Amino acid sequence: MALQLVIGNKNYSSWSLRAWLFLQQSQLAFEEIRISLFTQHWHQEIERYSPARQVPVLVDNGFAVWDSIAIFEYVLEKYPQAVGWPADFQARAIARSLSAEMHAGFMAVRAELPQNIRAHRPRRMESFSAAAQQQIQRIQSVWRTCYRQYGDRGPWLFGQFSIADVMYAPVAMRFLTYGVEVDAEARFFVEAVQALPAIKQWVAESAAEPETINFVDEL
Ligand SMILES: N[C@@H](CCC(=O)N[C@@H](CS)C(=O)NCC(=O)O)C(=O)O
Repeated sequence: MALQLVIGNKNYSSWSLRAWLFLQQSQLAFEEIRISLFTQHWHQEIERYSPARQVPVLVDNGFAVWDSIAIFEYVLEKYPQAVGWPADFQARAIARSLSAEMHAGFMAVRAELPQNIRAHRPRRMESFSAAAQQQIQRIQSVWRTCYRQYGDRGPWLFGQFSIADVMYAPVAMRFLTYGVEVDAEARFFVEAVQALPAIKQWVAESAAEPETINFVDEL
């Protein structure tokens, strides 16, 4: 098998979900190599694939590419039919801006609403820090703005499914876990993500994983 994807726990690893969803939606065959995060053997096992010691890592016939954005770009260059960027020049620029914003930011959301797919822990907005609340609003305003601008082109942020949807899909799943209320114009995105067969598969496989990460489960 040419392509292998090294991922962490499906339940907890949002960057793994992005790369996996991207390959699934691109309809590319790949072998999945799952390494459970934060175990005794984690560093030893991940170092076999990447000196950066993080998942996801894509291995193409022994050639390793790590970090989600680099993985998307590598796959797109090799398989132009893969999930890509919006066709329109300016929509593409916005999609890249939003994807970079996700890749580099939203630290409070990451810290206070860590991915925990199989859990359902509704929280009140006031229980999050001011920074997390502001970031939750920002994310909803991204979805709302996309809906207003591109909603007539299809059910995704830019109409057709693109890398921007891959970048924001795990956030929709976090909002479901923590019961974050999403306003009517932004909700289309959460609903589209939830309805995706690949996401349903990831959710089922997350539920079946035996490992637990206590500091996330105890939140
Ligand atoms: N910038 C990286 C982030 C990757 C990342 O943070 N991966 C986490 C799991 S979701 C990880 O490997 N954590 C283990 C560690 O840092 O030791 C990307 O876009 O792929």
